[in-house]
Amino acid sequence: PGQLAGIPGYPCYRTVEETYAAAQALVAAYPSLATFTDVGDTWEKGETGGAAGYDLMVLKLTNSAVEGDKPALVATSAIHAREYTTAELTTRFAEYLLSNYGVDADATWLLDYHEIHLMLHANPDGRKQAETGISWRKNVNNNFCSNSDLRGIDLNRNFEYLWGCCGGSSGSSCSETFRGPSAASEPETDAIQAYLRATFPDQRGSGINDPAPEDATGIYLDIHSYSELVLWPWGFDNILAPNGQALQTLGRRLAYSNGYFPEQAIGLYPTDGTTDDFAYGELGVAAYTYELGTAFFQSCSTFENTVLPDNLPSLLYAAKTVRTPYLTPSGPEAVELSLDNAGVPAGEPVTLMARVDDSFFSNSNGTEPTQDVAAAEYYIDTPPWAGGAPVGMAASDGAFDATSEMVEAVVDT
Ligand code: 0X9
Ligand code: ZN
Repeated sequence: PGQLAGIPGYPCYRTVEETYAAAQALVAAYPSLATFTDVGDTWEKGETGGAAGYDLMVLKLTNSAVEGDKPALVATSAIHAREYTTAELTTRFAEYLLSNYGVDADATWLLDYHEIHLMLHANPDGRKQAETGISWRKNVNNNFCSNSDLRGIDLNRNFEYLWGCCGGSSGSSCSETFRGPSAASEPETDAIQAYLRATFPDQRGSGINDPAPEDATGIYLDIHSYSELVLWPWGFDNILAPNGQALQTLGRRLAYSNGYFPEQAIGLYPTDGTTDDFAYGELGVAAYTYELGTAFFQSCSTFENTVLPDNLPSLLYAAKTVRTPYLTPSGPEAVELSLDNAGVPAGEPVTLMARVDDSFFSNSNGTEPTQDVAAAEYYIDTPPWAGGAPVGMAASDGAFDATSEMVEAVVDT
């Protein structure tokens, strides 16, 4: 009673219309940092000639005043309609980054030198059903299991990489994991595949054993719920992906920041035609599935107090590492940055301190090796790969000989 916005009984989760309006409001408030672009139609929109259904929209965040090729993070959420927390998390992530631009150094650097592409609603037709309280998962394609609440195709079994290969999907139209009549048969799948192909270079050969190069760029995240997991390819078989070791390293770091359990996707159950196997298999992009929280219709108190605070740092970490996701996560993190004087007149020296630590991995599923820190550098505003000048820092105890080192440098202001 009295609830004016959000999903009935779950006021913290914006509806499809409210999410799209929020994205448009962000573009209006931050015109140089955000765009909101139509990248395709839902099944219902195509079927009704535009009378019903939705556009599939991508909220892209980057500072358009900074030019040059920028590495990209692409995330999709709510591809499964009933997974309420997922779209709200990615929407809050966008709001966090934009409201902290020019305020927080990480948010500023992320938007200046990276692109963050968020398809907040990857299955808005289905989501409208789920917003009425129905436990809806698939899209609403009425040609299969017609006129029933079990109609439609599981979009996370419809992607074309090894579609239907391995017993990880169903051929029965009323099944919750129905793979559809053919690979990428659904307009939602087609739009996401086209967007990924347009955004990321193809960095992997067509052979099952071809690795992407160590310095491959880009991360794709597909945000689902629930089970508190961080998953990476493959899901179709328990063979190690050619970049499996590096996928595991980043997966363990992402899981360190949200406290979730990291594992290869098949560890949950076999799947084929999924988003992540497509993004990695087809393009070589580091691809992950998050399973947020502990329920599809997660209570708002759990979302606000647990799911959101656990996962914002994890998404931020993913964004920071998109330039070289198979390399950066093996190295240490710089944390606890501080200055010995928060405000000095220009020209006076100030000492910058930090802790550089190589131990930020979830070791709940195997133990990630760590190394001694070998060096530390700082730079101001412009990263070295964009022309900035790195400056060396000293180990505070005199020697770089441990996995965690305090480091410092006198900064010329
Ligand atoms: O079954 C799914 O699609 C995912 N679980 S959910 O409850 N959100 O439906 C898990 C998929 C795991 N496999 C891959 N990510 N490949
Ligand atoms: Zn899901």
